[in-house]
Amino acid sequence: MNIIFVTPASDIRRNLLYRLGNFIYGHTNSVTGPLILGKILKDAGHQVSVYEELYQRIDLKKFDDADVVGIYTMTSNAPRAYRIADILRKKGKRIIIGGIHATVMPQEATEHADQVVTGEAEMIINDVINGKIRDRIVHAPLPINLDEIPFPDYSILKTPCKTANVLTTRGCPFDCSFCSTSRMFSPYRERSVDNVINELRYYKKLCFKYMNFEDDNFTANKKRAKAILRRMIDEGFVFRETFFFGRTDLADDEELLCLMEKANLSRVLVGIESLNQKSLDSINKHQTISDIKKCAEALSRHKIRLIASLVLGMDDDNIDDIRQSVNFVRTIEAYQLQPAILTPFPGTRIYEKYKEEKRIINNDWQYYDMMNVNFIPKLIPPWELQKEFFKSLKRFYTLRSSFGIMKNFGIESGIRRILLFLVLRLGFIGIFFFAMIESDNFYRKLWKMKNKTKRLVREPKIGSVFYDFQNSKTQDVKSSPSVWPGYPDKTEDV
Ligand code: B12
Ligand code: SF4
Repeated sequence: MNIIFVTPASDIRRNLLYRLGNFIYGHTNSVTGPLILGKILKDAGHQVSVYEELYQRIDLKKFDDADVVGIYTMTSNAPRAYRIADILRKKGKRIIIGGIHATVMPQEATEHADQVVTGEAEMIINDVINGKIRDRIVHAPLPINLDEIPFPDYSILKTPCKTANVLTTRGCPFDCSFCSTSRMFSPYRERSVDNVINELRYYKKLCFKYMNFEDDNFTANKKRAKAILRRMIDEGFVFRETFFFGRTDLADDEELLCLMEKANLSRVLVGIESLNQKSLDSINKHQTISDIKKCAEALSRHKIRLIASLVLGMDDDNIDDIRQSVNFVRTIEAYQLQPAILTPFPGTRIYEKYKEEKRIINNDWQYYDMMNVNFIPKLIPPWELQKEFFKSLKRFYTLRSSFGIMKNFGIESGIRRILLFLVLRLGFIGIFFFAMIESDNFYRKLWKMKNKTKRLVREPKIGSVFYDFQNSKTQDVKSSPSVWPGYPDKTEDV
């Protein structure tokens, strides 16, 4: 059979300015699930290709010869995934949908697919494709021994990809209330060090210059992380640049830091989240302000660039807390700031909580991307939070700081930063412009509800009133439907 997998990109991510920002910000890469499933199907004798819409426009005519189309969904690309599915289904194609969003919203996804697979699909993909399993919703059994899973096959990827993504684990031993991966990939599992090293050897042979550890928390098990790094150094599997996700506790282990430096783990995203200790405690972060400072100093000493991630809109944070956090990130000379608006992804505990408290104000999944406000925060009106997100970027990515980056990290990094500064400014103008001319624009709607939500936040009456985002009016909880019109009810789904 001819099988095509596609990872769609949301409307926001397909606009030219965003693509330009993507190009400046980092190197092209890929979600690994479709590449692994593709490899399993290729080995079973099928012809397989994979497309990533994030980096290249996809011509749907390419799917004319496909017998089956497999679509990966995360929440923000789900509406686009469904649109592609509907178009191709009209042409008679067999559609199978999987991924993290379809896993928690399978009922919703079945409206656009012949079959929906929830969870990690390695064990059953062949049977689903061959028609041995015919259920509309298929719950995939958990792969326990990760070493038995083949490596992602980059030869079937038809869109640009400069970086090999490696996941040495699945899931995370922690359980933050806003996190969706710890639920999707549960329980936490590790691959053997040998198996990881074999994968790196394979990417060296394929001449990949860049390699990322995309584990949710690469240093969760420090002993194992050190064993991987030692072998990378000894056996010559060091790449030009390697990004990874870590926690502030990595600074407690000097040997780990030295190995990271030697193995060229050059950029790390660390969840600083907030400078308000109450907020850190409320999300069970097990981290103090002095841990954050210690981590920043240690990374700078070992020339590892810090990408500081902040969560904006937590219940105990007000505008001043956010500003303080951004200023702090500037003082520790982080390489990048990644502000993320708290997002109630379906399937998470905060989604359930906010839904019960009637605090969710938007049902269009494409805005569930950590850059847009979809709920009423406790201490900040939604529009103010949205503005604060833009302001944080503006305050951090200044022209002056670009020259600082050039001085500390070289000309290439400096030029990238200046271009990013320009693209961000253009982006802000674009957002303002479209909000002025489009009546159903997301930001315009947020702005229009600002006075009502200001009152809600001040009084606070969250839970007694909810805002009907689609019709731009507030309603009493008593007269409001338990679920918004067109808003999928998760209780039916999971
Ligand atoms: C690599 C990665 C990226 C890369 C590449 C993504 C791309 N090209 O779109 C980059 C950095 C560009 C990226 C961008 C974004 N990402 Co991202 N990303 C990841 C990451 C770290 C790894 C993905 C991966 O390889 N997973 C491991 C493999 C084994 O799992 P998998 O791909 O899900 O595949 C399994 C199943 O899902 C299933 N499956 C997958 N596809 C299919 C298809 C079919 C037909 C079937 C049957 C089954 C199936 O079987 C697979 C094998 O077990 C995940 C975190 C994670 N742990 O998954 C976040 C993650 C998916 N990203 C996330 C987000 C929010 C984003 C952004 C919105 C961030 C932003 N603000 O810009 C953007 C959106 C991009 C877009 N396409 O629109 C969230 C999604 C949350 C959610 N519930 O929606 C995640 C979960 C991170 C997180 N902790 O919250 N991302
Ligand atoms: S530490 Fe990170 S990956 Fe782990 S549960 Fe918390 S947010 Fe999710």
